[in-house]
Amino acid sequence: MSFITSSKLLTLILVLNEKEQKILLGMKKRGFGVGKINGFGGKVEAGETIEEGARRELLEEAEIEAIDMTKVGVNMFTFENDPVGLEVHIYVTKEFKGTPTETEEMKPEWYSYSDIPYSQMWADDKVWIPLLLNNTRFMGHYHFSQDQATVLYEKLNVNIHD
Ligand code: 6OG
Repeated sequence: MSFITSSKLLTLILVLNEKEQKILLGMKKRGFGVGKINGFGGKVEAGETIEEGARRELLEEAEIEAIDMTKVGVNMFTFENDPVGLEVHIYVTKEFKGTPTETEEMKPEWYSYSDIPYSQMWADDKVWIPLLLNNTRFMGHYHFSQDQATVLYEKLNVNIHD
């Protein structure tokens, strides 16, 4: 049995183009999850709301400004032999201002819903991204191996409240 004794608050935004059935993802160029393809997000800073944090990270990492933001899920990530969990609040944005641009942190690219590069993403993503694309709200807990490559345990709840 293991326990987490604290958690960090983070955000993740998935930008969707529903008309073209495309999702904007970015290759992370530095920091946690470097080399992986993911949505845009990061740590919520003191003095900002979770939504403000998500919006700021999208602007910093892809140079676009969210017009709409809908919270669709929350994931808790824990890691073997690590008492600190990551509580990640997940948003969908369907309208934005600006053009997705490569930054020091991320290299954005559009992918078809049918061609999402799960093999280059965190192992949890293939579980909840299909739910997100299907407008299903979710709450999950994924416990990762120490090398961050494998999900050792997962618990998923769907159709959670707003
Ligand atoms: P910085 O610490 O670089 O933000 N993140 C995860 N995303 C997925 N899909 N799976 C995980 O499984 C994740 N762990 C963290 C949250 C890190 C960014 O990476 C996301 C943030 O958007 C373990 O500021």
